[in-house]
Amino acid sequence: QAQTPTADQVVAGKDPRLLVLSSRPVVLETPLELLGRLPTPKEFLFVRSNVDYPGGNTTAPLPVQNWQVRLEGLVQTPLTLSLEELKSLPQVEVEMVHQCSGNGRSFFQPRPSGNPWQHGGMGQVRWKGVPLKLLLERAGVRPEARYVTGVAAVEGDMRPFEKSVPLADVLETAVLAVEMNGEPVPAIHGGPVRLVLPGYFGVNNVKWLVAVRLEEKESTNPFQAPSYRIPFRASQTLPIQPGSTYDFTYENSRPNWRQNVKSVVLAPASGAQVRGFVRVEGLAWNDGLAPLAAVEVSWDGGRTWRQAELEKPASPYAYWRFRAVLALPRGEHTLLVRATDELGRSQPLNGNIYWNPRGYEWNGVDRVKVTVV
Ligand code: MSS
Repeated sequence: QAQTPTADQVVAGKDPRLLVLSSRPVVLETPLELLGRLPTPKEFLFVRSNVDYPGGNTTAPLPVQNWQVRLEGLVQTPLTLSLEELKSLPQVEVEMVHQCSGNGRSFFQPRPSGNPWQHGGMGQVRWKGVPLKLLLERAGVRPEARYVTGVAAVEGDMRPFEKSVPLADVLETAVLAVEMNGEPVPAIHGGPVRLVLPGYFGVNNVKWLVAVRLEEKESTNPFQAPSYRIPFRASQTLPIQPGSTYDFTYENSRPNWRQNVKSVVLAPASGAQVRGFVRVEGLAWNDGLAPLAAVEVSWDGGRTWRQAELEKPASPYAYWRFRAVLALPRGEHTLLVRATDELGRSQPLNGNIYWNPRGYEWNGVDRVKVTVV
């Protein structure tokens, strides 16, 4: 009889309470009860690998020597930097939400194929490393360059993994991270060097980084297209018929780039029985382009909303904690929570309106059932 391995058996150093969505490649989800501790400790942080790094399934550093990162493509002078050189350059730190673009996939109906993430394909981590801008100033950017492509190492039978993001949009924020939460980046999270892009979905944070390439177009790597894309036309995310198929091309879709506005209720747990006041708590965030304006709670299906109290985030790219205390009559209630930012971006009451074949970027209003006794 096959026994399902626990998370600590799949990745050395992970908390056994993490949910194993897949053991090869490794996909681990953080249960809701462990999402509240910030920054997310490495033992709790979710994992999503499309391609496993041989010997990399551990929260310890990757046992490698002579790691190098190349800066190539549309630059005046290509550079090759050793890990030691990267560490000796001026460093910046950024604490940010790190979220899989498939997070929340299991809330879409019908359920799209892919890992059935609930809320825990996310965490908040503090990265430290060299600003990409500093390296680009040294190398010199050619005027045709429009995209930054992160290139992952290929070892053994690994499939090449590359992701491209718009250069102008990430120029001031992209970091070549060598530390996570004050330690060398764990092997499972992409050490020794990882590209991190504050505000962007986790898929763009390329693990085991060996090159940064500037180019005129997005990478032709399959993880850039047809994978990890959303139907998109005429500058708009395109709602499509739930359950339908879609032939993703560079022209009719966009990559999972910036995170959308979202909130998640951490307490009360769904189905909880509550005596007296109902204390609603959770996390809300966006892509850091503007502060959140409000997080609101409704208990009448969205007719009326009460503003929650907000706690300032650790950085523009980090979670805002919210809290509301409600006096509700005895009986069962469904609480709805939605965040809105100062650009007016908010969450749909019905997240399924943005159903898409791969189940990406769920940001529907979170719903929690409670019974006041
Ligand atoms: N990188 C590499 N190299 N490979 C792979 O596979 N994945 C993605 C990113 N990066 C990969 C990479 C994904 S997809 C995600 S989320 C992330 O990562 C995760 O992270 P961690 O550290 O947590 O594991 Mo979805 O969007």
